[in-house]
Amino acid sequence: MSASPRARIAVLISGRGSNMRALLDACNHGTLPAEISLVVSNRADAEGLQAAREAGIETACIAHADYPSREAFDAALVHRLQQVDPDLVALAGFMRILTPVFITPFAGRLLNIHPSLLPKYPGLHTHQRAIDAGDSEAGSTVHFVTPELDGGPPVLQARVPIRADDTADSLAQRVLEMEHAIYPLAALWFLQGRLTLDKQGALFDGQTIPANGLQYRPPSVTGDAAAGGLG
Ligand code: NHR
Ligand code: GAR
Repeated sequence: MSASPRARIAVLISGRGSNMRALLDACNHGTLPAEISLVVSNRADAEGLQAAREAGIETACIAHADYPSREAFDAALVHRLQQVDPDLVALAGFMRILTPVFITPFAGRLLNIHPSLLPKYPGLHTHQRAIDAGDSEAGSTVHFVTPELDGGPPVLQARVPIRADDTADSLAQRVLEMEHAIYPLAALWFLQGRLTLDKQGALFDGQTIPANGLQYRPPSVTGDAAAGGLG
């Protein structure tokens, strides 16, 4: 019996790439039985692009500024990704709004991690908006990507407290640590076929996922040995 080929993940980034790194680490540790086949950035100077190269991953820079329209940029992205035929496309700090030219060919295999408790605060500057609103908690949400910006169905969400002395940066750091736990977990579930998108929304093991997504419960110091689960 031959081993089944590993699932292929393509990651889209624009910057630091720490979520890409979390996915890569999970692949290397065997907790995510997959390989990152391609990392694409729309910015040549993205730190994550250099990190991916150093890790021996195939990379591409497709600069949005080189294209006359969003659709033309998206078509170039599709063309490049089709060369690796990914099972999953993960947006990880990717900062360009995508049109149906990109989303349609990858519908149902496209995830994003967004730094807010969706459906609260789609779009940009999420941490400052949560602080300004006086919220007591913030977090991050992995969701399926649809043409509506940050409007696709949530699948997995992690919460952190907002502290009185938080700045957008200190809050972003606390949220980011949770992102590094939930994105590899959501990717695992997707590649296992447990997470699916249908007309009704997102499903986990065939059951409708609540509007905020499944709630991640971090492994506790006092609790059982099981790594993070659902609360
Ligand atoms: N595209 C679609 N169609 N649907 C989504 O849900 C998407 C998407 C593209 C990116 C990530 C998202 C986030 O997690 C994402 C989700 C960029 C912007 C934005 O306003 C907003 C949300 C997200 C990503 N981008 C500006 C633009 O004009 C550029 C901003 C910049 O370059 O700094 O594309 O937050
Ligand atoms: C992450 O917090 C991610 O949720 C957010 O940017 C950060 C990227 O960090 N994404 C967006 O704001 C998308 N618009 P990373 O590059 O280190 O993964």
